[in-house]
Amino acid sequence: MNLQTFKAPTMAEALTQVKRTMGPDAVILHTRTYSQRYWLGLRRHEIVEITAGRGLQMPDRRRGPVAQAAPTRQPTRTLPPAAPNLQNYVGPRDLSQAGRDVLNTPAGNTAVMLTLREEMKELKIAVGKMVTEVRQTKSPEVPEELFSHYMQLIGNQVAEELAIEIIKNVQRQIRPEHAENAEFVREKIAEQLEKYMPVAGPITRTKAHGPHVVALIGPTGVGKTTTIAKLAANLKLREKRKVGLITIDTYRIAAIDQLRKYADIIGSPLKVVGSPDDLREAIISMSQDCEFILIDTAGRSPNDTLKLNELKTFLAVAAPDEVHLVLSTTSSQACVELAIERFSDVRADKIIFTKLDEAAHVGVMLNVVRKVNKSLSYVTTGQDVPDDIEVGKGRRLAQLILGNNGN
Ligand SMILES: Nc1nc2c(ncn2[C@@H]2O[C@H](COP(=O)(O)OP(=O)(O)OP(=O)(O)O)[C@@H](O)[C@H]2O)c(=O)[nH]1
Ligand SMILES: [Mg+2]
Repeated sequence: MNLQTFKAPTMAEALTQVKRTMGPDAVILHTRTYSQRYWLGLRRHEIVEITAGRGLQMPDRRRGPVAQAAPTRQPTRTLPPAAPNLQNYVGPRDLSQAGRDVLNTPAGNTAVMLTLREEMKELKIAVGKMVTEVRQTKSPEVPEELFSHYMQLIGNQVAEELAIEIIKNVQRQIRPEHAENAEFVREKIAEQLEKYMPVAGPITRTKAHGPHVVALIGPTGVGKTTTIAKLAANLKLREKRKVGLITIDTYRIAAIDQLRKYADIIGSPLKVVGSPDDLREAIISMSQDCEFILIDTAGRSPNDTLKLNELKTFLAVAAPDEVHLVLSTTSSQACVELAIERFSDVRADKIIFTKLDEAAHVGVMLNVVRKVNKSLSYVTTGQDVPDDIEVGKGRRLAQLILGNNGN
């Protein structure tokens, strides 16, 4: 077996060299593209490299296995069955057509894919470098030695001003020689993130008499009903508390059925109310037997002012001890901000963030909680009732933003 490596500025030229030197039976084993610096390292150009072999025992699809045709020759290693040979390659006169013929074979496609993958990788690195350079120009106040940490915060959608503030706080706290210690810096950033995330703690009944009433409000589909079910199941089954459920969702039968199913499984009473008066009565009737009453509401589109006003009337009647605004971490910062603005007229004391399991960028949680000046009560992390819910913790947020090392 004879292996050789060929280098040229293009794939077609490299293939021509292979054909010329090794003949039409050459088999391409590997290709890669890389750039080479020249001119004192100031310029660079692309090099396509092909490793090809001759005298390899390749199964011929038209004639059957090579072993049959040449029984005396033993293959020295197993080769990919689809590696192209250059039998159909017509020569340098029709370079582009020849290149196309070779590339039309399955292994030719693989070679192209490999080359593309390399190029994509380089492109990603180049774009990443450009983004960092632009950021560095835009944020000259971020110290260079902490810039990668700043980029990590930004990459997780922590607002720029906040990320700068956090990094500057960290810079003040550490000695310059510690800036090189990534773990140490990370821990300091985690402490900052924790500090910047106000948390409310779990729902707790403080009064001796009467039920602790909690209402969940928020945009459509964020996970209010599922979260109510999780909260109710944990209070009832884990903490052995008496829990009543009320839904003000009168628009959709399916939504009522959804909560009824959960109420049946948990073993809690459910009341469906259609008017503020019904709601008042439902609360009064549950007051005797329930330590907690959880109120589910229909999702309101932030653009539906009429329904938002209606919700306000219901909440005024219910006079809940806590109102939690439920927001999804899968929504963009702009969507979350719109929801907050529209719901700002409705009473909301705490924030619940849902769908953390699907969130791409968790920094939005930090921005929102700080912007509305409310504390985080719970986060939900999946569709499973009752397990996928956690009491909000700053350390957990830090862990999510910084990766596992934020522990
Ligand atoms: N991945 C994931 N899905 C969730 C989570 N919480 C809820 N969901 C899903 O989100 C979808 C909507 O949940 P619901 O609880 O019906 O949402 P809602 O806010 O009550 O919806 P409306 O009543 O229509 O406003 C369902 O498919 C839930 O299973 C979560 O933490 N993670
Ligand atoms: Mg619902």
